[in-house]
Amino acid sequence: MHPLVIRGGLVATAFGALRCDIGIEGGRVVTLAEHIAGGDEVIDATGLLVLPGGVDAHCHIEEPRPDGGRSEESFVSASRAAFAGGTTSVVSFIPQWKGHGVWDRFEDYRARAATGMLDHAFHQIISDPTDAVMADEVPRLVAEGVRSLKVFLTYEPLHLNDAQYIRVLEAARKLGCLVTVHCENYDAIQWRTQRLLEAGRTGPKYHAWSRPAVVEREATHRAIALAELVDQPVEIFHVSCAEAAEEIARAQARGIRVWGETCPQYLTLTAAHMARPDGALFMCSPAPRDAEEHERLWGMIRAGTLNIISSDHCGFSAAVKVGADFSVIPNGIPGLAARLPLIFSEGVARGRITLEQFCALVSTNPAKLMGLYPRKGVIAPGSDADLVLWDPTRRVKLTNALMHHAVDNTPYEGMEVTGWPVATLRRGEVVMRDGVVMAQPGSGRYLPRGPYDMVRPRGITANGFGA
Ligand code: DUC
Ligand code: ZN
Ligand code: ZN
Repeated sequence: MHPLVIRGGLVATAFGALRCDIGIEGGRVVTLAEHIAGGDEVIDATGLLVLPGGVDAHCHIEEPRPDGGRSEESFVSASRAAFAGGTTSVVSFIPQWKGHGVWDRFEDYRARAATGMLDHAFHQIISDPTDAVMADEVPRLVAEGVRSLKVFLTYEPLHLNDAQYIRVLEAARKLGCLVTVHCENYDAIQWRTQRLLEAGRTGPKYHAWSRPAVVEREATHRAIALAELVDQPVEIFHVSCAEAAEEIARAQARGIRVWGETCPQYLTLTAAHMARPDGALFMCSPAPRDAEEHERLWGMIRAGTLNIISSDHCGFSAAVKVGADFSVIPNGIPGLAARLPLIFSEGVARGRITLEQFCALVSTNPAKLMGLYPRKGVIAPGSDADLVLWDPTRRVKLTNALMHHAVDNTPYEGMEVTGWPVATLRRGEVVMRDGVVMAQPGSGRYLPRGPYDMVRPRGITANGFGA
């Protein structure tokens, strides 16, 4: 007899959908069968889809800031938002400030993450790749299960120059880490910004003008070319335009190990949103483009060039998103709760992608690329019972209250979606039902990551020169 049975749903995975029952024991899926009799507790999923819990591999949560502050979103509020939207695992960021190491922040950040309810892993941001950091401290983090290094090619005060980026690639290759990259050209943005401000063009809409697609395309090309030089697998974060995605496609066609992520904001928002009186609430980097770009990106998703959809959740209350000019307004929008509903609605309900592709993009592929698969990202015997009971026909108008996050705004306010999570289970426990989140703070688990195949170098370097 199973302690818990999910009965009568259409179980969807990246490999296809199956009408079956799910038997759960000890927080894991133990049985998938046409009919499972009994069950101490039974959840009726008739008429619903049962999806693998969302894996959001790019979230800024309780992240320390250089000014001594911290993201408004705590691990507790982020957990509520995630469960409300059908996400059960996240990968968030530990920053490094120039002149500082990385080890001293790890224990503190890990303790903060442990206060929440989400299962969680970490990316380590590298902004100062000194010998001591790369040779002594990063290996200690890897031993603790941190397997991805995030670098910024733009952003004061985090950005790296090419020499520093190469150092990170080289260290990651030795240590068996993924490198994830924010691709925009720092100097180009600085130049554009200065000229715009000199011309008195200061409003949020000029954020988009300061960083057009070519700035992203150039940095994407460079990030991949240098990764190819070092023979280090990389993920290109938050691809906002087809011309950057085409750089990824070309490299993938040559066999380079590069993956592409995009986010709901680049499939639903446009630069015109930033021209509104509340335009600052739509400011993120890269900047949202236009409706034609949305269609091009969906094409790159269908083609398999863009393999992962994350939220890049980075919420700020409206009062924080003000500034003398666009260059000082903090970048980032909240999207943890809205990710699955928006992608299901714009993708599956509108016929742009299949249900299988949806599962792959929001759960299976991020779990694989982060080294969390098959514990996460799939509904299969032995996997954690992270499940979402999903009503594919329910129509919902998005509001900030439905997002359950800490900040007072969502850029998706008023948008209508088709498809909505009815219940979320994390390791077999119902943590959200009908919009009510009921998980116990402190119940989230750290997901240490060991070596995994997706970040294995190809063993091919330019001119055969070994790295
Ligand atoms: N862009 C990022 O790269 N990080 C956080 C927020 C944003 O808009
Ligand atoms: Zn970024
Ligand atoms: Zn980010």
